[in-house]
Amino acid sequence: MSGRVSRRSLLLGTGAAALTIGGSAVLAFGFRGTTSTGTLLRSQVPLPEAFRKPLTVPPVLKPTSSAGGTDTYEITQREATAEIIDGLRTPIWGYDGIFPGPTLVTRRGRRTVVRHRNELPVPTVVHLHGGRNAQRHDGYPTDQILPTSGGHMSAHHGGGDVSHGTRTYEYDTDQRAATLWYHDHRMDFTGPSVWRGLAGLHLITDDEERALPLPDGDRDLPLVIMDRSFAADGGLRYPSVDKDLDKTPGVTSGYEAGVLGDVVLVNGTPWPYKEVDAVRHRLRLLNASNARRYRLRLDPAPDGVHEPFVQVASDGGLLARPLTHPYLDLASAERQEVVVDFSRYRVGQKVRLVNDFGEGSTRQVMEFRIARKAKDDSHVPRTLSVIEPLAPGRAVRERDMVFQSRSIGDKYGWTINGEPFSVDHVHAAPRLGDIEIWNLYADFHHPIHLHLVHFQVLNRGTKEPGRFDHGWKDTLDLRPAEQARIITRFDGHRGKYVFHCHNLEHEDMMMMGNFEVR
Ligand SMILES: [Cu+2]
Repeated sequence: MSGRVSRRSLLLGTGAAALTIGGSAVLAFGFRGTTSTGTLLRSQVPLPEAFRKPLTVPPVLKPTSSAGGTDTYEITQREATAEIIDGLRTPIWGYDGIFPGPTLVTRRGRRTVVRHRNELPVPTVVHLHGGRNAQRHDGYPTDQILPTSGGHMSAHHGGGDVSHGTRTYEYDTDQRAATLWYHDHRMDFTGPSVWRGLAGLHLITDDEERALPLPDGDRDLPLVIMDRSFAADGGLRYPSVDKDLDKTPGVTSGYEAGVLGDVVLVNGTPWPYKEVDAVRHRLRLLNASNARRYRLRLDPAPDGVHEPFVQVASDGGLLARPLTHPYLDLASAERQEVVVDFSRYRVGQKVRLVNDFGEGSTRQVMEFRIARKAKDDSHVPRTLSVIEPLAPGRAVRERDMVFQSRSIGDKYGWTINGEPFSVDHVHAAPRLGDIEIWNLYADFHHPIHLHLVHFQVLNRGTKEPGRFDHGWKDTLDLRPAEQARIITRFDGHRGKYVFHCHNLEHEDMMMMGNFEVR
């Protein structure tokens, strides 16, 4: 169990030294200042023109059976070809062969059973990000589904609960309405596997959320934002050391800080446009990028409206009350749900969602075209939900978790409290129901994700929680040289779960730890 490190010694002593060492190491391979930690990987094909293809929405998956409170689904993970850029055939790995995968929609209280069949050439693991599920269904990195073609064992299976060809994941869905997502989580190879397409949405609804007069139907729009790069042959370009994604983990020299693409995809289409009625829309934003952070802004802002984004939910579902923002910051794996009132624009107007953290091609995200006036019965109520505040006085212990770069052997790596990931090392072992405070420290940008639990942000350094830290979170956008204090209750299930940096290159290069609820 990690001992308590005084903040003073951490900031002024060993921690500061490590930050400096880490700093020079990462700066050498392209630390990108205040926006994202990572290195740009350029496409080898001419980039497509922006705003030429319409936005598509991933199809909602139908259950193969619904009986006795249980919905059963089947998903085949397979290789496919997508025409992401006109005239180019791009091989992908897709859930049911599509990228992003199909969307699952579950009403709270319905048991969801998803049978995954792995027809890909490598082992896979499915994690439902934001799900509060039993350990054996959470997608522990070594609990792998081997390919149906058989015979393949990853070098890093690490004694996990391995299944052959198929695996059935069971989700009780005893949790609040929220925008979750499922993605690959295989030990050492999550980054390239998600980059090739293994990601999809899983929306949870409940009575409380359905009763709110928020925009609904096709005015409830999921937007999965990812950056990618394309190789000369049309494939997705990624700097894996091992092109077969089989034995040797990691990326080639220069990309250890994170891989940034130069093409921004929304729901799998580069810089799409979307025709919208001049009414309120609910936008469910997910940053499914490996390493890129976004600052999203509407250009132009509606006349006279300084804060056009009305945030109604974050990672863990509804906020207590709506919050207005002039822009939205979104780190890898974070979700925000906002309502935008397009009636404040005139019909015919084009409104761009831009990324102030981007450069060149990555400054644009998508375009809304205000098509027509329409009736709008929706509104955003002053009260959305009730959120139980976790008071610091209720915490039974406090722990420090330091996320930093460090050399591991002769390689650069990423560590937590100086340790690279090991399935056997448990960083924290709370008892079921314990409330704990974790002090998170970062050298560079590290979006910190805890499996199983949602948490609340108590403060960032000496300051109040940030603009986007409200409600229940499962991923925190920790910025360079920053400290944040979070509080959570370890409940729901016993067992060993991971917490990790959701910069997927950092995760694959060992920035992951275990907590075990006992
Ligand atoms: Cu990180």
